Formats: sequence, structure tokens, C-alpha cells
Amino acid sequence: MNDTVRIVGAPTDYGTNRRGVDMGPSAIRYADLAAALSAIGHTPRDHGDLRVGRVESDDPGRDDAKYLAAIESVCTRLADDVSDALAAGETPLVLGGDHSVAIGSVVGSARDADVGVLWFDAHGDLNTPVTTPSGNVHGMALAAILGLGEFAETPWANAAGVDPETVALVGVRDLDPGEREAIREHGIAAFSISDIDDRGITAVVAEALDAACGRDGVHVSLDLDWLDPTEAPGVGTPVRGGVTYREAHAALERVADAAAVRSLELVEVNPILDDHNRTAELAVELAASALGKRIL
Ligand code: EXY
Ligand code: MN
Ligand code: MN
Ligand code: MN
Repeated sequence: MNDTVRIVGAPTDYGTNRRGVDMGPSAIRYADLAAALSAIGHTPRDHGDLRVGRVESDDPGRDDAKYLAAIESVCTRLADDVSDALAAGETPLVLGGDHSVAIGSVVGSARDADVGVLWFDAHGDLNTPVTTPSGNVHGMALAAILGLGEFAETPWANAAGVDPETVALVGVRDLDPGEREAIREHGIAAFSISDIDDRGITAVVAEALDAACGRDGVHVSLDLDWLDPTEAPGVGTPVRGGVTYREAHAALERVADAAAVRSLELVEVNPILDDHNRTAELAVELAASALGKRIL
């Protein structure tokens, strides 16, 4: 698949407490993203970064969904960029920024299409303002996309029209009570890290693809805290016991083999917390696997 890949940076840290993730897009570019895409026959087309305000000068507004207005502004514009890329026959590659950017990515990718979501993450990101323990919207992104709780009344967020049964969480290992309830109540396919221990990553990804693949493919949302912190230290909410380097590549190679990737995003890379730039470098490698890189 020799494709034009439209790179869009979304340098936000509105959705998290840890500053620094707004520099994720730069760190990923610095890890030679464009060269890695060219090396596998794609044409990278970098559209630069969305204009994003500064947390320090913005008002968090409510404390149960902090900076929601600023996140709406970014995600509304990001959705347009992603759907414009698809309309131009390009594959959108979004660079976060905290995981709240996924609200824009998914709305854009699912616009006028039947798209599922593969959510590779240590977390469920399924909290609502009622269930959140932090008020950080990066822990609510998937709930917003699915219109759970009060997000049902939030047109800019749950405009995706993504059905809960076409979402698959892969590798979760840190869920809050409200998130477990949401998974049960809405029948969301959730494969924990224990499922991966028991059945192996390729069997789990095969099932996740069955659940998530829409007629027009899947949006792949890759939160780098999905991997074990020894592999990906540069993330703001690390959780021990993550997937290994090879499990991550095997998962994304299988997704690519299914020719399912409609859009992709790399989120939660925080260069301030990183060991040199290795988490950004890992993100670039995994994007290449998701977009068709093969060993042989
Ligand atoms: N579940 C916790 C919360 O909602 O605050 C932690 C969320 C971390 C979210 C990161 C992006 O994946
Ligand atoms: Mn996440
Ligand atoms: Mn996470
Ligand atoms: Mn549907």
C-alpha cells in the first residue's frame, strides 16, 4: 500500500496534568517520522501543527472536565483536517498531544463512513465527568466519542456515530470503577493485559479486529503508555506490566495485514519524561508497522 500519509500535529496538553506532552509532535518528527514513512514507500505530507492555546493562559472552566472548551476547539478543527485528508485519498496520521485529541481524530475519520476503533492503551479512557477521578479529559476521550453520560449532549464529541460494539480496547490494565461499568453496560470489547498473557497478542488482535472493523476499516488510536514503561518511559501516566516491544509490533503488523487502517494516531508521547527520545522513536517504528513495514 503506497500511500500519501497526511501528518497532522495536535500539540495539546489540555487533557492531562503532566506538562510536556504538547511537545509530542515535535519529538515524533525529530525521530525521523517522514524518513520512516518514505522508507516503506509512502509519501509523507506534513501539514504542520494545529494552532493550540496555552494551558497557562486558558481557563480550565469546570473541574470535572478541565479545559473542555479548549479541547472542543482543537478537536473540531482536527476532525476537519482528518476528514479532508480522507476525502483527498490520504491516510491521516495524527501526532498527539494528550489522548483527548482522539475525539477529533475519530469524529473526522468516522464522518460519512462506517469505522470502528482499535484503542491500544493501558487505560480505558471511558470516564465521564461524573465518574472521573481526575477531571482530566484524556481519561474520558473514548466516553466522549461514544457519547456516554453527559457526552450524549455534546454534539462536537459524539458526532462520530461510532457504535460501542465496534470498539475494541487492547491491553487495558488500569481501569476505574465507572469504566468497568461502561464496558459492561455498553458491551465494549475489552481485552486486558491478562487476556494477552493467556491467549497471546495475535489471537487477541484477531478478535479485536473482528469486533472493531467497520465497512471502511478502523481508526487505530495508539497511546504509548500501552507499552511497558521500560520500553516507553516518556509518557505521563505510565502503568507497569505493559506489552513488550515485539507484542506491540506484532499487533500492528496484524492490523496492517488486515488492510484495515483508515487512520492512525500516536498520543501521549512526553519528551520531558522520556529517556532521550526513545518513546518517540518507538512511536515512529510502530507507525511504520501499522502502515505496512515488513521484516522480509
Ligand atoms: N483513569 C484515570 C483518569 O481518568 O484520570 C487515568 C487516565 C489516564 C488516561 C491516559 C491517556 O490514557
Ligand atoms: Mn489513553
Ligand atoms: Mn493511557
Ligand atoms: Mn454502525
